[in-house]
Amino acid sequence: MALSSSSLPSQVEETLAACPQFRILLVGNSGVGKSSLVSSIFNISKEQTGVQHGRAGAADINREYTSLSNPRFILHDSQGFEAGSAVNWETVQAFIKAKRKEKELKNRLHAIWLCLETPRTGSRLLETGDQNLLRTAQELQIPVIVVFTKYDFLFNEKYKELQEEDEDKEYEELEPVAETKAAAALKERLREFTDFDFTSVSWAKVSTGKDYKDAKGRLDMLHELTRVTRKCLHNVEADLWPSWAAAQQLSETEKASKLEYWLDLGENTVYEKHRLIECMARIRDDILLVWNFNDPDKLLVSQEFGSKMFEFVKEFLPEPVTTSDFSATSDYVSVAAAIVPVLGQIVAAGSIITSFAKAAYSGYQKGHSTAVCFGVYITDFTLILHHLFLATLVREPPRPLTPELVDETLRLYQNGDASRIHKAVLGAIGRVPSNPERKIAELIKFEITGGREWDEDHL
Ligand SMILES: Nc1nc2c(ncn2[C@@H]2O[C@H](COP(=O)(O)OP(=O)(O)OP(=O)(O)O)[C@@H](O)[C@H]2O)c(=O)[nH]1
Ligand SMILES: [Mg+2]
Repeated sequence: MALSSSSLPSQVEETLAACPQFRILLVGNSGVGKSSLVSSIFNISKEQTGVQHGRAGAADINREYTSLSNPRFILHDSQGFEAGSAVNWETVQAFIKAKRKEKELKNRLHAIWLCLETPRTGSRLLETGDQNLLRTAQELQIPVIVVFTKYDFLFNEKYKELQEEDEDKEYEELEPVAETKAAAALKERLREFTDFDFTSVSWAKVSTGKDYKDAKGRLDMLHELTRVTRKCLHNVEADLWPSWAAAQQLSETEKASKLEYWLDLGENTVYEKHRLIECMARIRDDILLVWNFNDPDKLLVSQEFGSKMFEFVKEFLPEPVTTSDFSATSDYVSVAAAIVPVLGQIVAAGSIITSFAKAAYSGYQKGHSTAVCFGVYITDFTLILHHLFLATLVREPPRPLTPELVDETLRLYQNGDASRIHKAVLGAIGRVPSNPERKIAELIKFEITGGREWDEDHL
């Protein structure tokens, strides 16, 4: 079954189009991991960002890293500072000053990520280039976020220390202790440092090494970097800050195409069902729009994928009713609205609601069955996308979606989580729906984080 949302306006699209741009420059010593971070954020291969092993990379500071349909978030990678040479620093300085003169806000530099290798025993913290940068940024009043890279090295150091103390202990037992010790060691090191007051600057730690944490864990680190950066950019419309998930995906905006089919349906007695399906399609398209998958073959808007998704909710479809006496405020409608912030995606809260309101209420009785149907659909859809996203994230080099990956993800979901999730949705919504959007949002959040704490700021 092909789903078309064409006649329902997307508020997300408007929001995306109106989003301001955020331009960030990555600077730091050669080899600290700037280009690797760019690769990790945009899910592109290390060759594409010029990561070099054991020698200086070659970054063009003027190159804009962005995603095709998400041009809001722009990174500039710079060539790292090298001891004894001021050339790269001069390039960085000239770039910062040139951006400063730009008339249009979108062309200016909004923040700098100063990448420093996470300090370990005996290592240095700030080199000359870093100090020059901090001074210049302060003079020009550009926010600096310190990004401690290669955090996995500090973790490994602490892990080895623990292992030496007790060789019999398993990885699972030592890992959380090593995590705590590494975090404490970093904080301690920053406190001790006298040349610069790290309490006055925002910082986050990252690791792009594939051996440290799983894809989800690494993504969490990027979320933290987002949160810290957003806080610094309070004045630059931080509410519209794009998420990493959105920035990482590259694809053209996908539009469902079977308009004629649905226009025909609109004329006949299945109209009510049409409205429901159309509404589901709009939810799908808007969610896809903010996820921005690298899906050149349009697998996620294909008839085949639509049919499979529809199979999940078929048993929950409400019976159409004839009355049109519906309230203008919808419970289920806000389910959809709540999902987007839960995913940490873009979207100013509420903008999505309007487009769903009319659709959801034009043919269906406000009540239990519709709430369940929308709840199941949104939860399934979101979790499947989440699994797909993680699957694309761990692939090296990153590749676009393939039919095999999509099929496998759907199959795993169907055989694994689906019935448990459906029961959970029914349980969350309860007999008399009250705030179903909040409960569904909680459910999705729980599933995505595995029940771990999730700082609301990440959302
Ligand atoms: N273990 C580990 N290695 C990393 C990490 N990030 C980068 N590396 C490695 O460090 C080396 C240098 O990484 P780059 O990303 O090229 O460093 P850069 O800051 O861009 O360096 P320049 O381009 O010379 O300024 C490469 O071998 C990376 O694979 C990390 O988080 N963990
Ligand atoms: Mg580089």
